[in-house]
Amino acid sequence: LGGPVLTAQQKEVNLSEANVPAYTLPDPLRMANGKTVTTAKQWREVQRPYIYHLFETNVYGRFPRTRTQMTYKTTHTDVQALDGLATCKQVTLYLEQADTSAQLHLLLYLPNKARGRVPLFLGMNFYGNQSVINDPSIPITPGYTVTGPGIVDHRATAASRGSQASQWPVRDIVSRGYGLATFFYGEVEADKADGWETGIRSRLKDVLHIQPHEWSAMGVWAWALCRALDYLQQDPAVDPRQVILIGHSRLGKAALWAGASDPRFAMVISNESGEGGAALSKRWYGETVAVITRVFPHWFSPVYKTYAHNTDALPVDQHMLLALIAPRPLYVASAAGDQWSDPKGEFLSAKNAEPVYRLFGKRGLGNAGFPSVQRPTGEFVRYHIRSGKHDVTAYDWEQYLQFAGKHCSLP
Ligand code: GTR
Repeated sequence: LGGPVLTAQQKEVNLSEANVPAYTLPDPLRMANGKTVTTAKQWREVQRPYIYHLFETNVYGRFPRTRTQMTYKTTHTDVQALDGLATCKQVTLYLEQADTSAQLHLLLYLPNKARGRVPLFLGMNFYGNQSVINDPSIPITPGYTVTGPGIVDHRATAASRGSQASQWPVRDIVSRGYGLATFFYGEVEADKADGWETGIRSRLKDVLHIQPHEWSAMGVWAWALCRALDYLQQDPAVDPRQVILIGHSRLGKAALWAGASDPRFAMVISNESGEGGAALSKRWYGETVAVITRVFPHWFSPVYKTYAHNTDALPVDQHMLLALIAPRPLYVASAAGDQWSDPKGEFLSAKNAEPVYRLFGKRGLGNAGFPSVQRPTGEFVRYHIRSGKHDVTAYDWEQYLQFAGKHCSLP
């Protein structure tokens, strides 16, 4: 009887495929009344709002819909950036007139040779805008940052300049005709358990009509992406209907929640977003609900933690989050050396979003099996697993640029 006695912590993690217990995924097309969705109209009007609400209630918390009074100020323009390839702009977004300290600093690169408004990739960065590219005109973020290269005691130093450049191939993106916009996620909420106390969740609670505990850090980061989109929609260099969200890891989770929350985003790219992102929660492999809600309690609604050891009771799983992106193009990417993110769980999640894409006559992963490394597969939902570790690489970007090339149009 028996088997090994596992400690509570060991029970929270599983990295053996043979030890994945059986699980059942909810059917995204099954409505609250037991009937099955058969049309895109039913999905849009009944089922989509219902599933979105389940994610608000159980996973990410409520997404505030009250509009703030935003203003924008361009603080820096360089029309000869990247040897003349691009115009670099730095824009401060004042998220609410009544509190000028609620700010976002957007860093933009726009291709100079464009003949009109360009499609643009929008993504948050981990360590401040100065880490994206080594350019002394970019101020070093003064905010709290998680541990990383050039970060000392949670503050970015000059040594962090350009430290993330390999994850942001700005030159390639611009040369292919796309714009890029990025900002530091920690500006709206420091990524730590008590970050909400000084972040937007406290600061704008009266303006947004929401109490801090009603949403989550993931919610605020997603909300900030939507505010960046508000700005981008009125920037004459950007095509407002072709803003592509991209996010890596925890920022991939936020990108997916933003894409689900705001249909103005044209496309979403999840790079190794893992647990609480693209990976299935009911599949007990890699990081689990138990681990993530213990280590990062602030990322999700407090309700999510109540499922830590009872994922069977969760009324949703992450394939339904991906389905909320439909019919927009969606890219889910994994890395073989990143089992913590559960590549197979990410693939199965993308695959199980298929019935919703089908309602719109769009083909996702079809009946593809789990692919081998460096073999991207799928149409409107595309997936790859590459060799290597948890990261964003040139290989990943090449796939995203090709995917964008299929689904966007350059001016
Ligand atoms: C890990 C976390 C993952 C992932 C990752 C990251 O510590 O367990 O869910 O988000 O951080 O963001 O790099």
